[in-house]
Formats: sequence, C-alpha cells, structure tokens
Amino acid sequence: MRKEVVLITGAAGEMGQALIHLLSERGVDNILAIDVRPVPKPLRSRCRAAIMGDILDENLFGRLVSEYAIPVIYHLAALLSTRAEFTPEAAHRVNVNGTLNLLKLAADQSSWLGKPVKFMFPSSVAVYGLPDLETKEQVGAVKEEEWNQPTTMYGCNKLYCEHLGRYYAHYYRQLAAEPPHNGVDFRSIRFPGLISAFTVPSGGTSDYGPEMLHHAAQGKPYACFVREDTRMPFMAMPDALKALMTLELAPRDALTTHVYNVTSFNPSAGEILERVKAAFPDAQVTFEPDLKRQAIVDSWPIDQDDSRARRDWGWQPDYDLDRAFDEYLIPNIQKRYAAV
Ligand code: AKB
Repeated sequence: MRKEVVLITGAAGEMGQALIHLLSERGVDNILAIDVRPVPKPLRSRCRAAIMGDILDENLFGRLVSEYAIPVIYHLAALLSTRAEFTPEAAHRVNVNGTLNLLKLAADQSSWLGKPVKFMFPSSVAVYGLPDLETKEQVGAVKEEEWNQPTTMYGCNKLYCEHLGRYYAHYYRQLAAEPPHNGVDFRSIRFPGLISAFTVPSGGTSDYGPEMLHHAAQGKPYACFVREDTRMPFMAMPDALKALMTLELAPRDALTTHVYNVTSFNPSAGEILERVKAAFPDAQVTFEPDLKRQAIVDSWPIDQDDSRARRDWGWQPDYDLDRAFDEYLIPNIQKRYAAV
C-alpha cells in the first residue's frame, strides 16, 4: 500500500517551515517535505519523511509515484525575484519546469486516487508590472486581471504557472478519448511581501521589510535598498498561512477563479522604520537605494484588491499593521534573539 501524504515542496523555505509547523500543530502527521536544502532538524521530526531532492529530478518523481498517495500538494519551491534576475534561465527551470513536473504529478495522482488532487500554489504581487511611479500612485489597489505585465523573470514565471494550473484543471489531455475530469484542483494566492518573526527571507525584493526588522532586533546596522517613500503590500506570515488553509478548505463551487489576491497592510519603507524604531530605538537604518532593485519594487502596485477572496471564501486578515508589529513580530523577534 502506498502511504498517503501531504506533499510540501520548498519545505526548508520561509513559508515551508511555517506551514510544517502549523500543519503539525493541527495534528497533520503525514507531511512529506521536499527541498534541495535540508529541512531544519526540529521540523523534520514533525514530518512523516523529509527528502532532500530537486523538483527537476525525474528519479525523484518516480520514487514519489511508487511510494506515496498524494491528495494534497503545497508547491512552495521557487527562486524569488532578485535571485531570479541573476540566473534567469535557472529560475525559469525551477519556477516553471519544476511547477510543470508537480502539476503532472498531481494529474497522475488524481488518476490513481480517482479524485481531484488539491494543488496549492503561492503566486505573488510580482505578477503585476506598472510602467512608472505616476501610474502606480494613480491605480492604487489592483484587481487580479489588471496590469499583468511583470518586469521580472520570477513575475513572468508565476503568471505563466497560474495559467498552467488553470490548464491542468480544465484542459489537460482535452483531446484524449476519455479526458480526465477535475484531475487537478488548482488554487493559487497572489501574496504580497511576507514578514515572519522566525525566519528571514532570501533572494526576494520585498526582503527590505523583514531585513530591516531582523537587523534592528540583532543590533546590526542596515542599509535599506529602497527609498523611504517606497510603498507595496505586506502581510504577516500567520495571515499568509491562514489564507492558504482557508482557500484549501473552501468548497470548490464557491470559487469563481483559480487565482486570488490577498493583502493586509501596505506601509512605506519609512513607516516600517518608524515601527522598528518604536521597538528598537537604537536601530541603525539608512536608506541607500539600489536603483535596479528599486525599479522592481516601483513596478509592483501600492496595494492589491482582495475583494474577490473576501467574497468567495471569506478572506479576512487577522493582522493589520499595528497588530502585526505589536502582537506578532516584535514580541516573537525579541524572544528569538534573546535566546541566541
Ligand atoms: C519577492 O520579493 O520576490 C517575494 C515576492 C514579492 O513574491 N517576496
């Protein structure tokens, strides 16, 4: 008998680690974690198995098919926006070919299981591309179908993979004698920049928010790579997980699209610094914009319109800016670095 598992790719990444923690706290004891990096030891014991493997490796997929039944996939593995600009072709391989491999796995698994496989896919604010700051200011919160002209490889990859997900959900093998029905139940969320109290992101362009906070908490100076007035949407990690879990559990017939915006607050970099300074008055933060990374954030919207998620599956963040800092980020970060 194949063992039934919940598959998480990118399990050693920021969201992967937080998701393993949350699922295991909720009693999920059959997590199969996959990452090219080792999953941190304390989290490994919360998983049924943790495999160090590459989502581009066909042998890995052979092993998955023969050993496991997989009704739910959280495909979190990706190269983020800044990192992807240094190695765009490698990013395309991981972000697109990797996703294609997972979608194919989901389609195969659904034939084995005789029911749809849930495929949870984090997309990003990076799928939007605004031409200039004036337009960014004017348009405000963007709807899902607006401004889909990303300027980064990562943004292009995420946008295309959303389409691949829709394709696998509705049109995969559409010319076959007996096309599969509802094989892949693809559900995607366009996340804003995420901030966690427990991990620091790497390779992203929204990283200035979390980096500023984590540097200050450790008493390290930080040179912020965007202007003080730079504004984009952010979200505290617990809300990102809440969004993923709520969308996963939503009844299929309540969903009117495969891809949803979610958002919670959108401070400027200067406003993030104000919060950081309120908690760490000695924080040494300077603004030294890197014009190229700045241009990427400038192409992202000031905010995302998440009314569709609110209407279809009752999305509502728990953390506004005050609560995110006062009740989640600052107390947990203080504890985390006091323990080091
Ligand atoms: C990045 O900066 O690349 C990510 C994202 C906004 O998706 N954090």
